[in-house]
Amino acid sequence: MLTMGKAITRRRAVAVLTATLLATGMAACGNSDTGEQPADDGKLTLGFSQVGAESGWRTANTNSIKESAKEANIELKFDDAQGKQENQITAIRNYIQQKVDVIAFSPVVESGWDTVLKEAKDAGIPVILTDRSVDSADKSLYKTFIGSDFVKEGKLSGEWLVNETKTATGPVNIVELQGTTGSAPANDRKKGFGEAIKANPNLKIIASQTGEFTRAGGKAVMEQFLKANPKIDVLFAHNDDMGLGALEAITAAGKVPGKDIKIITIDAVKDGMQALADGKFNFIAECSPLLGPQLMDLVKKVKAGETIPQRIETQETTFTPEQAKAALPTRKY
Ligand code: GYE
Repeated sequence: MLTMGKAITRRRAVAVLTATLLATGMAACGNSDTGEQPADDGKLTLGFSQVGAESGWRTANTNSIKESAKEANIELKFDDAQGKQENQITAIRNYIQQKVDVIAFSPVVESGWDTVLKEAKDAGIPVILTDRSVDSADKSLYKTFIGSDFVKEGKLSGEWLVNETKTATGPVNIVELQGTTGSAPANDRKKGFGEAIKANPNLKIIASQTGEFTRAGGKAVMEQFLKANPKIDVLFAHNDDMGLGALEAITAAGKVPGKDIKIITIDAVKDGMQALADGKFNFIAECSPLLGPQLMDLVKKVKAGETIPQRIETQETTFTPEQAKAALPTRKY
């Protein structure tokens, strides 16, 4: 216990110390009114709004962004929107208020961004779209869009199937597990796949529904597909996770995935590649989540006033089971 005298002495010492700090350090910071740390220490601040944590792809993407921000010495403010557009809009508004240097986000859906993007533009904060794009007609609302060509991924998937079924004489029944309704990858992958399979009139999509890009969604919807359709020859899943969930439903229905039902997916995350190497999947179109390093580079360039291209496309490939076996040992995600 402190005695009265000691307590007073200690309080006095604290008071003197506080006064000295105020007179020296804080005054030098020019921030004595708020007592906050100086905002401008030369470090760039990036506000990033992520879609959520729906898939293995998303987890790898989040890790890539966090790690590369650290490496680039960029202060990252990160928000997980849990799959909700309104949460993303709130996060972006917070970043505007906090006067971050750059805002980047991966829009959960394509539409409905004009108002908040205009607010960022009016505040003079540049915006970079990562992974997914928006359908805004006014391209001046963002500096660039870095990510994959989802139409191409769908097209490559469809072309593989056209080739695989070129000797088929009867109908080939396809079921499709779509990604999040209204998202760019769901819209574009559906479009690309549809365009490619037109080349073979035997190929028919007999059922198509969203599985929300999740394993649980993929499993539940595949169960319904199997119940409602006695003959399913092919599953086209817009990502690995939904395909992995569907595997459980297919096996439970007594069918052999990869043989009774051919499976095509997109992403090529490790678990998907393992299923492909094991012959449970038949083909994967790659979609790289490792966008972090390029994003940090762009943040610096944008802030330095450098001109950057309006579209930066990620380079990708496709995998057969043999190619998956070869790639797996060095796969990073
Ligand atoms: O394919 C899927 C994720 O936007 C490319 O989102 C991304 C997609 C990816 O949930 O797994």
